Amino acid sequence: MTNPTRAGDAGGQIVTVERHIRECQGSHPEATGRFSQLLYDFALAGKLIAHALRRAGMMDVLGHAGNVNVQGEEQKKLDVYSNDTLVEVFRRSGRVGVIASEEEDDVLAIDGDDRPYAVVFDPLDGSSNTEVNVSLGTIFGVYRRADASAPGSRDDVLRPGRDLLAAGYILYGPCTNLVYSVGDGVHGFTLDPDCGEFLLTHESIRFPEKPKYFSANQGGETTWSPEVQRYVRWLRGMESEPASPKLSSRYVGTLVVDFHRNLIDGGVFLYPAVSKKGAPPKGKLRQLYELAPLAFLAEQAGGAASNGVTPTLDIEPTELHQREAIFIGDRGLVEQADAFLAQPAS
Ligand code: P6P
Repeated sequence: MTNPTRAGDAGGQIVTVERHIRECQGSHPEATGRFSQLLYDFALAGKLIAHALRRAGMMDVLGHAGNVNVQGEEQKKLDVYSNDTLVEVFRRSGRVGVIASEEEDDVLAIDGDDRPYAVVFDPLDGSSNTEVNVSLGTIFGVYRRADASAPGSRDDVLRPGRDLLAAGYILYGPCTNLVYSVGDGVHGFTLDPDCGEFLLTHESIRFPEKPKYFSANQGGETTWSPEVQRYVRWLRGMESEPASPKLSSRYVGTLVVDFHRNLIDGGVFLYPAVSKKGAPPKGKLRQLYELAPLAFLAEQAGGAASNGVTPTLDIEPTELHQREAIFIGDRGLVEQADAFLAQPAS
């Protein structure tokens, strides 16, 4: 269990995300101030989105935007607002040559002869929860482009998550958390709305030794493979071999929230391949801007992530909006998922 580093305690240091990024930069001489500024830009966008979400019920930003996105999902006004905010912040950053967003059909290439980074993001994860005041999130990842002066293209982001320079998420809940990693562990900040700063509250987060929860939409259980059904029975203590962890179930329906709870309290999230209307089984969640960034964080925190066969960070995406199955969180529980899926259920 990671004891929160309480920001501002008497004698406690007050570390802003900017100061922390600079300190991390110190141990990464190759990380320039431009890279640190890029992570600060995500913090800025997160503050703006958090501000809008706090007022969503009182402004005309709830409900549907009246169009269907590339995912085939009806866009919510808050999806559009969050996406526009992030795109605008990074279009002006002077450091980003390519943007890939869940809400954009294709990558957005940004002109300029020295734009070393590509960013991927899900601007508002969990938007099926926007009308019911349930916590939401933003998920992001950063790649270094092979050629900072070349025109931006899909090649800048159709890469394995193992290539990520940084990843993180912003969780819009009772408080607003920013959690990120640049490959030196996972660190959490909490937004102090009075001073508008993200302050360090969870340094070097690690998955707890003993997991507590599993997170799955069991409404889809009948469409899971027999092997996945057996794995979840095992998680619940209904299969005796190997010794079952007998976990409790927690499922919010916002990936970032379920991931964060399992990171802090210990557990595993799964969204297995499901077959709908007789179609071949496939995952729901998106590899590029949901699963790869969270898998980067999971491994940095001592956990793991896979699609049941391949480690999520080793998947080489061929499509921008590629969907994959996911088992992510406690390393032992993810390894058991792979083992159950490798052994045909009798
Ligand atoms: P289901 C939200 O729409 C989302 O993309 C993730 O945040 C979440 O984990 C998943 O879909 C929930 O899907 O099918 O359980 O509603």
